[in-house]
Amino acid sequence: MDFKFYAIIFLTIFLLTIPNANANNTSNIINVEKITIDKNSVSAFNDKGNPLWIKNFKNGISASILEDLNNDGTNEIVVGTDFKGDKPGYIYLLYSNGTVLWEYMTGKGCKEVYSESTIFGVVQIFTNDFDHDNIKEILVNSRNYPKYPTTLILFDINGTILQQYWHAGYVNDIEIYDIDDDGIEEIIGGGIISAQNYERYPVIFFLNPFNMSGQSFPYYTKFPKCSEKKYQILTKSIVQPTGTSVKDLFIQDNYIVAETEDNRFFYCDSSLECSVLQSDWFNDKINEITKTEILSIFMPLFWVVIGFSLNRIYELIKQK
Ligand SMILES: [Ca+2]
Ligand SMILES: [Ca+2]
Ligand SMILES: [Ca+2]
Repeated sequence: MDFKFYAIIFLTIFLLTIPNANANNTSNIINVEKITIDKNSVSAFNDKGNPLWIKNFKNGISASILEDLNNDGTNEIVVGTDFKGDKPGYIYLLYSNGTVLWEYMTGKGCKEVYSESTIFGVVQIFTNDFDHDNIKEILVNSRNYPKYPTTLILFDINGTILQQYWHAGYVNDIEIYDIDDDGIEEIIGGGIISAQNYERYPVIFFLNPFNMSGQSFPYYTKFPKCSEKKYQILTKSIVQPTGTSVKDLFIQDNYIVAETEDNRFFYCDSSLECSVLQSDWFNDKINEITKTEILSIFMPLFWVVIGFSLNRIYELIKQK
């Protein structure tokens, strides 16, 4: 009798504690569903919009993403800082509970490639599962201040650098897309070549995410070269003779469309064969330049004719 009584009491307590334990576990998992950025700070919120934590990076935040990178049901946060302040061009990975898993200074190593300063600022952050193992990698686009180089760094989720590309000019936009349909997503970049003693051209390039380490065309220094999958120099601008860059990239019907700062649109196929569509603005500018050029040729001639005619009239008056 006593045994049965105690067994029932024990069983009741056991059954009551199981759901409680589960409930406690669930409530302990912190998942950030939304972040807001205010200059130097990231504020994190749960699915109900309640604030979870605020982290101050003491540097301007220039790029951020909130995503479940490792497919474990909770979001990670990746934050990049601008070129000012004590920790310029840093990249941070945070867990949903607000702890920083790792950080890295993106400009580190620039002196060995281009002998330029290590002051960089993060411009863009992308994520993609390049090796299709269900865990996303992180691609960071970061640029030097005030000089030309850009670095594209591919990190794994633990902060290990998988690949690092150094580009001799700013990269303004990136698309990740399997353009040649071989199962590997290419890193498609658009920007400008603008290193010293070299004319400034808009460029588009494809990188193989598994083999992109090294310096870019035109390989200025002795640092190891990257063999870009494709590297296409686009035609120079008549409208902006000091140099124009690709400012925006997008994919349309398996074509890469690159918009340049001088408002031209390059439509490029998977071999980076490009045709150009000039905007009305660009054509108007060309017309203006042509008119100015015509005037600059004919105006001196016009004044010579006027001068000659006046001289002739003066002689005729004198003869009379
Ligand atoms: Ca996660
Ligand atoms: Ca992966
Ligand atoms: Ca591909």
